[in-house]
Amino acid sequence: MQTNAVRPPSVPALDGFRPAASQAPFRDLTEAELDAFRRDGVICLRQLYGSEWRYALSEALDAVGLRDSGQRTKIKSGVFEWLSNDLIRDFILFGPTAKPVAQALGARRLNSFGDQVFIKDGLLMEPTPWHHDSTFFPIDGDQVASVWTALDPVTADGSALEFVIGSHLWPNRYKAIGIGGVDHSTRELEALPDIEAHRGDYEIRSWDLEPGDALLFHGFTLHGSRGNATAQRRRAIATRWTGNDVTYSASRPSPWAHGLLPGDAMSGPIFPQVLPHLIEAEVADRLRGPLLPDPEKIRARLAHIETSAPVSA
Ligand SMILES: O=C(O)CCC(=O)C(=O)O
Repeated sequence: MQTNAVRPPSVPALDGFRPAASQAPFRDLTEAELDAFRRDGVICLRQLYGSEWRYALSEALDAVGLRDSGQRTKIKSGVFEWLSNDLIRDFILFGPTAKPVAQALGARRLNSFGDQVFIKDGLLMEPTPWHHDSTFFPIDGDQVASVWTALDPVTADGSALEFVIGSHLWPNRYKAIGIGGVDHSTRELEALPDIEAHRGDYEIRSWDLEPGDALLFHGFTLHGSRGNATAQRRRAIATRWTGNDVTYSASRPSPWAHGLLPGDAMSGPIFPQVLPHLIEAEVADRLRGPLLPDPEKIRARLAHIETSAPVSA
């Protein structure tokens, strides 16, 4: 319904700076890329993001990097930053990411499932445990993907993201063990095999990346990263996406009032549709200002993170 489509706003956070208007949509994925995504569960898209987006993200991530992420991890991290940061909001709603994700998933409709920032300072040797993303999320369905990009050059010894090729096709659903060994699982799940101790048993791949390059991977592709052995900081952001086969499952209370019930299609102000077009009723409030979480629910979540026993992945 074209009448409800929303046009890119100006970007108030950086005066006179309008990345949404300045980058053409990304090219169509090739048949070879679509085959590789289906077979391997991950593809590398070189220069998905132009210089304006890189600049905007760099500003946005530095703001997250100034915050303390808590005692359980030295990795600076934040989730659903787009609800309060206008640069990340515009990156998700108006940026070039959604189109290749919809193509890779074969999705008629694509909704945002937010973002996550991961900053590893130079010589911070803390790994990101092996995991697949979908079991962290209170959702059911297969059309789930993330797009990870770094704002600094990434090399194998600089905490590159590593993937177990083809693991999205395995039937297993593993516990969601996040940074700091915190169990974020939304239901009872099996423990992950010790991939790190048996790396030779798996086909593991990583890519050296330049700023602007991105990795597009399926929600069930196992991945993780080692520590950062370089002196350079590694700032990265992942955006998360769900297709039309995904529904909400109430397996974890959300700090944000999304209004969804179990079995509902993803929709509304927290998980808005991005393709085939934005819906004014879903994004109007966020375009007017930040959407803040319930402080009580945030406190409960942080308490869970600080007090739960670490689980090794
Ligand atoms: O940046 C990292 O170290 C981890 C990223 C990740 O696991 C993700 O985006 O799902």
